[in-house]
Amino acid sequence: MADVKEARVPDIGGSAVPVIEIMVKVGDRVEKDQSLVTLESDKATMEVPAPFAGVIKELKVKVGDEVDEGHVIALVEADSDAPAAAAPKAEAPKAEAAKADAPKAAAPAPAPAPAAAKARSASKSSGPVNVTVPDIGGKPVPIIELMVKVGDTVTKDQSLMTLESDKATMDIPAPSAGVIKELKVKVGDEVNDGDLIAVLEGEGGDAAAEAPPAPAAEKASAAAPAAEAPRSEAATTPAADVPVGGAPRTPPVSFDASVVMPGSVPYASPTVRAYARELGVDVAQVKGSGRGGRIQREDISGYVKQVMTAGVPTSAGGAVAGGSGLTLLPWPKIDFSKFGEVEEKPLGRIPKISAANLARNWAMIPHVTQFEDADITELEAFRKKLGEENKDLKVSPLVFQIKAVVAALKKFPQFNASLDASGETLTLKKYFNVGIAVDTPDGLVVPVIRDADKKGLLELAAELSEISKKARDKKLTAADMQGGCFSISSLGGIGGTAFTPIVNAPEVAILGVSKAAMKPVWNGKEFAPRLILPLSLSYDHRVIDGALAARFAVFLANQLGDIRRLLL
Ligand code: CAO
Repeated sequence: MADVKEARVPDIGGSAVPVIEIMVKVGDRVEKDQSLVTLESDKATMEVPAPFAGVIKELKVKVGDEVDEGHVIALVEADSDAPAAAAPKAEAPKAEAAKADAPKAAAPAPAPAPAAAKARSASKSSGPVNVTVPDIGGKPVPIIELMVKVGDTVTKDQSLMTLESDKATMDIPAPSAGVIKELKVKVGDEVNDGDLIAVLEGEGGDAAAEAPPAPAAEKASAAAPAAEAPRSEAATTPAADVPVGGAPRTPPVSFDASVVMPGSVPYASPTVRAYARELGVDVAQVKGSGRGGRIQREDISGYVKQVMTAGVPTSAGGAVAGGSGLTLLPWPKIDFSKFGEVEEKPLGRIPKISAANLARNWAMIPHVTQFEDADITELEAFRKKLGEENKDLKVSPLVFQIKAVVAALKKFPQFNASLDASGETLTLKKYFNVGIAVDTPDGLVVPVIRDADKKGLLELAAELSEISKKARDKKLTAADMQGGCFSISSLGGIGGTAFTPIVNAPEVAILGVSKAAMKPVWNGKEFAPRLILPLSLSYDHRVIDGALAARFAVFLANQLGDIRRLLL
């Protein structure tokens, strides 16, 4: 018999935080560990997972509600085989471990006092300081951004890098002021508890005194005034040679986040900065409307809107509109209900992000689309044969297109490049990561197949199935969608004869693939039936000339037309 149970907020470190997103609705079927809602403090975002599989019967929270540990989020009619406990089990051990060391006092930031003490003494010393990953729960997570480079001078608590799991984002702050001597990691690397990520040359002297905000842990242990509470939530003042933040400490749902944005570094939560990154917005250009100038999500959206309508220079250094003195008309505001029945539906998270990216790319990149046909008659026969020999795999036409694209990128390196923000320097890439546009019920996502040049057809087929499934199951992480060199958007499974895909900046070209069809082709003596695949290559005309694009497209078609070439 199905049983209605409560899904509750797990231990999130003692203070109430707002719900910023609800990812399910009444009637939805959820799997165990599927995210139900997102909570966000100043320092971290965390998704609360379903403790068991079932159907959402009632939602007990709405966006904006503040919740803390034990708050009921939803009533879920659990599958009959679901475990009895209603608390999210996966996270329970971490929460329990944390409780032992960080008693939840009335103060919102339960900082372990020894960590604070260590931090102070460490900050007085000079010499190399190892920066290591704090306790993040024992699961490797990717680095999605490095905010510093070797030689940079950093202040204590300045964010060095951002980690992102599929449930949370977290910044790693500098344990003391100093100069970055070594970076042991790069974007995309996966790190875990205790990993050495950087070496700092401490400045010596009382570095703590230089850190603009008072050490978080120090504040936390005092009776912090209410207005300061969210800042001290980080509850971590890292010590040299101990994991940043000192472990163990109170992790929220997935892992604790410790961010204190000092001095001139814009003050924004990791999610807001991740959002800004996704839209290509430099947070330093955005004015925060939150408490103490904190940058909110709406500030980023407002900034993008302003750029798109008023021609304000963007972080990419260009003016989007109005450069010639023209001003775009405001968006038409119409009461459609005057004309008939209507229904309003807010855009989901993915369509909103896509919309902003597509609008920027369309407005800023001078697009041209080159069309070409590939004769894939032989290729298709080979693909079918390969499929029959490997029945456990779906050998999609796309895997051959990936191979052909890699060969074309090798021959025409200008296509495997990115233009910098000033529009003056091209970065040529020596790796071959291919993004694949995947249509999901929640919107368009572009996971990346890394090092496609090093993978065989069957390996690519397996990986393509895996990432498409991951995309549709909402399991893609930010890292899965980064590092692309060139994208393929295939509508071949649906139909159409051609289309003009939008370049996925900062890439410089994208291949659109339409549905192959049998066509009569003149072979010099007669019209013969051939299977013709339409290709649409859109490119950034600032980087690629029309002649080069035509050569690239012809080369691609030749690759697909003669499968022996794909083996070269
Ligand atoms: N011509 C003819 N048939 C094609 C084809 C083509 N170019 N490409 C694929 N097909 C066939 C496949 O072989 C498959 O046939 P079977 O069912 O007989 O095996 C069928 O069409 C369905 O293919 P698919 O779309 O499910 O699988 P895929 O591997 O070709 O593509 C993926 C995978 C993830 C790219 C695709 O599912 C998808 O999401 N496409 C949409 C991408 C998109 O939205 N782009 C627009 C971006 S801009 O808004």
